[in-house]
Amino acid sequence: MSNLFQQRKESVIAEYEQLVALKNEPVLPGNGIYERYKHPVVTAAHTPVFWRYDLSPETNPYFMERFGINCTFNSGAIKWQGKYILVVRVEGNDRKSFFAIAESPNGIDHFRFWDHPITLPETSDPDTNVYDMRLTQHADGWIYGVFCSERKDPNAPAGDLSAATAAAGIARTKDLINWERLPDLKSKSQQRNVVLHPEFVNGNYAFYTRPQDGFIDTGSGGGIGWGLVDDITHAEVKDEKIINFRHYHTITEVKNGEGPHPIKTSKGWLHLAHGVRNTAAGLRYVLYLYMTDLQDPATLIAEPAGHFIAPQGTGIDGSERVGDVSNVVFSNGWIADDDGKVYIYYASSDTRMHVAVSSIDRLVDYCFNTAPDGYRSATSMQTLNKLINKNLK
Ligand code: M1P
Repeated sequence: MSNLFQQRKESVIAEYEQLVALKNEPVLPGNGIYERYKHPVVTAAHTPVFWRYDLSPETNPYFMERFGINCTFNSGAIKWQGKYILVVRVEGNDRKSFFAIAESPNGIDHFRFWDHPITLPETSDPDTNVYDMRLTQHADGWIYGVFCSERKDPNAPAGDLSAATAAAGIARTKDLINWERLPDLKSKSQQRNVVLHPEFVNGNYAFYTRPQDGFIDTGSGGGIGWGLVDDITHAEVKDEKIINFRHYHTITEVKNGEGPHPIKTSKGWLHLAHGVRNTAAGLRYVLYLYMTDLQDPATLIAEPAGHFIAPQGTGIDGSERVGDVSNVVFSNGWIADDDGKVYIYYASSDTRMHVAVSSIDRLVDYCFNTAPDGYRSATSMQTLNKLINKNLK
């Protein structure tokens, strides 16, 4: 065995162990709504060394990477057997995403990947790429993973190698290891950011949808939709209605999409979503919250104006704003713990995973006590003056 092989192997393993052992800490005082944590919780460097390297000196004498991991982002989340579980979107250097589970004892640090990524069965029409799984522990006893299944557009003109179609793939499991693939959700349009509601609604499964005109363009889609499905094994949304609309000159002007499934609270369903607007520097993705009625999850009851989490310019581990797709925060996973804490897992710039921690009480307070958007500068100024006058009285 060469010195080079041994030295490189030791230093790569030491670097990995140091990273996964890193203790995280809240960044205080924060904004009072949530506490961001200092270090990303999962990065490409958190993937096991034995995924990236051939550990044999005979076949890898230079101890080179044999399977490069580009990034780890947009993760579904669930508390499972006392552990905080992320179903991470892992993207290889070859641009293909797959799902893999990273587990932490406390939700904020020490995330380690399980030895093998998830083996996700394909349908008769194989996916080119799969990503952004939303996990739902459903009242029917299964854990569902709903994700985007991307395929080359069969109607693309010759020579167009980027036209694609997006559909909602559905898989389910009882142990997070063995997954059963169900047919993709059928609906009138392409879909991304589809999420399964955790309870039956009038005996039906209920989906949050995001109707879109094309692979990227949500155009006439209007916003976050809602539709009922009677048979999850042949899921078809026939009637879709928009429950959370996009608006001109807001954070959702170009697009929006449901994050993880909403959390049930005594005051209503608490939703986390992303909103997208356009800028001279390209699209900007931020997160926002809204609430719907407890009896009727399709009825909006509160929506604070503006963003809840936006990509931060600076941080101890670099900028959230910079990455593979810069100026993006995206979330498809959060965990409401038994003690009322909420772990909000979000990715920055399609590159790495972070956590922010809050509580159900604080998030509900935020939703009901932050003014809604008045859609004009003058209304924003009225909101601010009301607060100033109250404080200075
Ligand atoms: O690159 C930003 C995000 O773009 C897409 O989200 P949306 O469908 O709302 O535009 C997704 O591909 C998502 O994975 C990605 O983070």
